[in-house]
This record gives sequence, structure tokens and C-alpha cells, in this order.
Amino acid sequence: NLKGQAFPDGFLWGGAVAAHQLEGGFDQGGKGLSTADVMTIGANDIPRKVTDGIDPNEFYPNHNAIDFYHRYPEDIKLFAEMGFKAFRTSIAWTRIFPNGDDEQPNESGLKFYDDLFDECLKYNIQPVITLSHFEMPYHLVQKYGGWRSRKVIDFFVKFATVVFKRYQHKVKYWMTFNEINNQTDFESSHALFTDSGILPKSNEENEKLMYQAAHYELVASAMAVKIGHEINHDFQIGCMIAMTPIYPLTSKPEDVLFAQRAMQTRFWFADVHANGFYPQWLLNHFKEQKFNLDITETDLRYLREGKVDYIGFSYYMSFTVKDTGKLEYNESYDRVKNPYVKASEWGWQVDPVGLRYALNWFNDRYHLPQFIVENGLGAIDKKTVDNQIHDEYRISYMNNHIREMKKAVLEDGVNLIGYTPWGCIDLVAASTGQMSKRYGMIYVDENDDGTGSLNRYRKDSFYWFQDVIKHNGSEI
Ligand code: P53
Repeated sequence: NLKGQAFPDGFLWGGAVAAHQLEGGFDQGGKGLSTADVMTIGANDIPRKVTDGIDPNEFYPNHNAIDFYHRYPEDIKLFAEMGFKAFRTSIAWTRIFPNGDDEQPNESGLKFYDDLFDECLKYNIQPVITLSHFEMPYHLVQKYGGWRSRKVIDFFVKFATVVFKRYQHKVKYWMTFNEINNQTDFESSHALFTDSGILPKSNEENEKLMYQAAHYELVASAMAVKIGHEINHDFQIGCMIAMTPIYPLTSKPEDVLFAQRAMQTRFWFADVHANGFYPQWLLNHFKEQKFNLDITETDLRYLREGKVDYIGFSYYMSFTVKDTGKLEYNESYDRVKNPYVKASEWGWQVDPVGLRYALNWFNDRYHLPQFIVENGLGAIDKKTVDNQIHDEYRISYMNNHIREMKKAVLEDGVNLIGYTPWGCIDLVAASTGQMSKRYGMIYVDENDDGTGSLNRYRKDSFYWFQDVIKHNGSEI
């Protein structure tokens, strides 16, 4: 029983968001069009469309999102009231380099983040910054084909260098690419687009596209880590991995072996980030598939020299697989239902114990500090006539996850920096573009079609989390 025991001093309790999912102001302050700006709204089983530029007959939920661009002082004040020590957001690349290949950065975009970070620091809230969170300049997609192109490495590194220099006294914790390993699901409708700005053509092989793009991103990430450390030795620059442990359905050896290969396939990205080299099974796979990827000796040197300082990861759910008679894991087809866990309304398998498993798995594999930079339950909330939101399902989800995380830290000895649950304020969902798939502890009065007052309300989970932070987790 760990009740009464607190988390280590300085533990970073907070919340997480991403620029395109809450800022809005998509064409303000000189911002360029991003990949997130050309995605329409979808629903649970209706994929979002990606349009070539803006179609006036479509609705793009990210254009105005929850208008954080104008309302951030009010929102950060609410975060401070909850007791946040950290606030994870991303920098919209298109605010800094509207086209991605511009000569000079856009001063008004740089100024926006200066003001935003100052506002956080005013309340002793540390900004935790992702450089690329599911968006890139749309111009880089049109002109260079997104991360298909090696040229994009230079554009990204230039962007990273500019913001590292500019915010070196305001930001200590950074991450390079959000959920870089989501594109493992290379046949899904959007993983390649949101991670890499790639819309595969019919004559292209998605798997090869994915490995090439991921390689360029990993090189860009390593270069950024190296440059970042030169700019400020105190920087902590991490990767960001979507951690979904993959279990074998049974103890049948073939199930277990397949689950292991599935984990290797989904998490080799973290191997490269943290170890600085490719695992041999994957190099063998490239050879066997005759991918002939563009991987140079210089690239490999960068990977060795730009290893990450910590493992940042999201945790929402676990996956399960069973033997398919082959060892190659295909995420789009090979997942099965786990009979021991329940799923959310969006089909995400809720599994708090899997979080403790994940923390131990990462710890054994990399021996690095970890940072849970996303966790949470997407659910439909009801606001009562007197503006209350009784989201006990969310409280119970977070409570159960924090309890497992606490065992990992206090009993298993995992070095965990902090916990920033996802969408601490309601925002536009990444997968569906909906407002109604809510994660927040702060309710935003906005509907899927963008209508609503945009007023903010404290949910029951707001007061609950405020209490968790106040006691540094000792009551859980
Ligand atoms: P939404 C898939 C699986 C796990 C996490 O997701 C994922 C995704 C992609 O949707 O994304 C992360 O909003 C991501 C956030 C996102 C959040 O999880 O689709 O880093 O941008 O909003 C929740 O319910």
C-alpha cells in the first residue's frame, strides 16, 4: 500500500497539448498553412479527408480550434490554479517558417511563443516543448513530398536551431518528433501523413516510404539533439514514442515470439533514438525486402552522436496479437481483442497495468529517465444546466493509471520525470478532428461543427487533479 507516500520532489505534474489542436489562428501572425490545416473533420469510423489546399466547402476544425492563440492567458491561469508544474505544448513550425524553406524566420511567430512561455514562467510552470507534433508546413509536402525528401532534414534542423537559440533560457525539456512510431501502421489512412507529410501514391510501397521517412526524421532528430546540447548544456532533449505494449494472446510460444517481433517493429524507433544505432533484425529486414534505403555513413555517425536524454512517451492503451504463421507484424491487420481489458467508446483498450509494464520495459531496455507526456481518456462529457461536468470515468481512468505509475516509481525504481495528461483542456482530437472526444479537466463549450461560446468550465476532474498535485500524489 503506497498511500501516504509521495512522488519524488520536483516531480513535474502538468498537462499536454499540441499547437494545431488548440491554438487556432491558423492564418494569423504570418503563419503558413500546415498539414493539420488541410484535414477536414471526421468521426469514429469516418476518416478525416486531406484536401489539396483549402476547399471553401469543407470544415477544418484546426483552423480556429479552441482559440488558445488569443485566450492563452486565461487558460494558463487555470493550469496554474490546478497547480501545474509543467505544460507540454508544441511550436507550430509554420508560425516560425511559414513555408518551411524560407530564408528568415517569422518574428511575429517567435514573439508569440516568447509571450506564451513567459506567461507559463510567471506561474513557475515549465514549458515542455515538442518541435514537430503531427504537423509540418504544407508547402514542404507540395514541393518536396514531405519526409520523402532528404532536404527536409535541413529545413527541420534550421527550425530547431532557431527555436533552441531563441528560447534557451525559457525551455529546458524538449522533444523532437511526436509519436514518431505511429507510422508503423503505414497502411492506416493518416499515420504517414500526420507523422511525415506523406500521401502515398498508388505505385509507391507504403512500408518502404515509412522506413525512409523515419530514417530522415531520426537523423534530423539526432542532429537537433547535438546542436541543442551545444546551444545549452542543460537542455534535456527526448524522443516521443506512442507506447502501446503488445501482448501475446496466449502462452503459445509462437504467440509470444510474434508479440516480441511486434514490439520490436513498433519500438525500434526508440532503439535508434536511445542506442544510436539500428537493431540488426531490422537491417536484415531491409535487405530481405530489397528496400535499398538512402542511409549514409554520415547519417549513422549522427545517430551515434545525437542520442536522446530521456524517453518521452504517450500511453493510452495496450494491443494484443496472436500467431499469424509469419513473423512480420502488420499493425493494420494483426491486432486482436484482449479479453481481459475493456475498451473506450472509441475502441481504445484501457489497461492501467500496461503502464507499469511499459515503464519497466523502457527502463530495462534503455536505462534512461522517462517522462509520461500523454495519458488520458477520450470521452463524451455532459455539461449540466448549472455548468458542471461530472466526469468520474475520467477521474477513475487517471487514478488507476497514476496508481500503477506510482508502483513503477516507488517499488520498481523507475526514474520518472513527470506526468502531463493529454488534452488538459478540451481540444480538437487528432484522429477524428472532433471536439466531442474530450480529454480535458477543463471543459470548452464548443461543438464538433465549431459552434459554441468557447467558454471554459472546470470539470470535477479539475478539482480532483488539483488535489493530486497538491499532495504530490501521496493520496493515490
Ligand atoms: P485523439 C493514435 C494512437 C495513440 C495516440 O488521440 C495517438 C494516436 C493518433 O490519434 O495520438 C496521440 O485525439 C497524439 C495526440 C492526440 C492524442 O494521442 O485521436 O499525440 O496529438 O490528440 C489522442 O483521441
